[in-house]
Amino acid sequence: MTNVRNDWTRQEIEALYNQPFLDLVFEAQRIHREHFDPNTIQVSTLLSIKTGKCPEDCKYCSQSARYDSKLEAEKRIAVDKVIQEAKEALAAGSSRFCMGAAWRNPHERDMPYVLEMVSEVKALGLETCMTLGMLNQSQAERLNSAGLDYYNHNLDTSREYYANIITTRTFDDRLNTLDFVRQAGMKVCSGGIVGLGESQQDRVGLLHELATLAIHPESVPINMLVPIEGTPLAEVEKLEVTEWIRTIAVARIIMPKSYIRLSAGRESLSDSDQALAFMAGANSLFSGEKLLTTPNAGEGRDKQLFDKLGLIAEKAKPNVKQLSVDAMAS
Ligand code: SAM
Ligand code: DTB
Ligand code: SF4
Repeated sequence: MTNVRNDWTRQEIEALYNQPFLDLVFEAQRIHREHFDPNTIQVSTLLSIKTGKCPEDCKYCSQSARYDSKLEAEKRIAVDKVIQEAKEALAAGSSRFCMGAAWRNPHERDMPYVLEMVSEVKALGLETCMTLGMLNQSQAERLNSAGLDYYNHNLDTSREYYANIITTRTFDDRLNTLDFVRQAGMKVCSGGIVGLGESQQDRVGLLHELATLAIHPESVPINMLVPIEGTPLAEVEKLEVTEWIRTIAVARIIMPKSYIRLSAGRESLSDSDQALAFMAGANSLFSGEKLLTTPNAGEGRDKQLFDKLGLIAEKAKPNVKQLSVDAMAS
């Protein structure tokens, strides 16, 4: 059985990344089978609970107020509507419901809204995940007490390339939020994006940062840039799919117990490319017609894919966390 290591060197990761493609995918699949059922995929559904007008300057993002992406901004959506969407996600076979907001960080006045949402979605029997930007310690603790299972906050790219992509928050700000999430007792969902115009060294650097966290993120989304008209990265050269799959395969090898998520960009992949990504150890994805603001593969296409490949969607895990009424009231 492969040991879980947190002391990977960059050189080791680079050597894994650069080996012949088939050797890499074979090794990833071998390790995958030690830790997971190879035919089971964890399925999550995403919902944007507050869309657009974000003050941050992430150069890939449709939701930044700084670029003219033609996205129509929306106010916070009502909790009732969120619950309705969560019920539909459950009925469609999702085990986790991820709620995202275009915030730099949640404002205190938003906390009762998100806490109520967490406990109501959790009460449906779904795992809960949120991505709301940076958190402070107290916000992380309250989200945990309300029953939030996962918090998504990506490192996005290597430390070296980071300032080319985002200038309004630092790489260390992101690590701090991940620390608060972990200390509060939630599971960490953290990964990045490929295809931002970064080098292979940067993809290795991102993987190195993730795999040397004191505890590996339980969930590692590997997004491929979805180019958005009006953003600074709209015209960036498309990355080869094999580079995305290499990134997934290395993530599987160096974080053997984590769920590796074939994330944004999946809509542009053929069924056989997706099969290759599963072969490389991806075992989680977002289903549904939409991600946050861009189109996704859709349940119909996913059902066909699952049937074709004999894949099974993982069942929702039993509700282990206690809901705290105190957290709701504060
Ligand atoms: N505002 C919060 C934040 O940035 O932490 C949460 C939402 S944000 C949209 C979540 C993640 O989605 C980003 O960190 C990025 O990795 C990914 N993402 C956003 N836009 C993308 C795009 N156009 N293509 C691929 N991934 C994207
Ligand atoms: C993640 O890593 N990818 C998801 C989720 N976490 C929140 C978001 C993808 C967003 C893709 C672009 C959009 O739909 O706006
Ligand atoms: Fe805002 Fe998140 Fe988009 Fe950055 S990625 S602009 S923080 S919504």
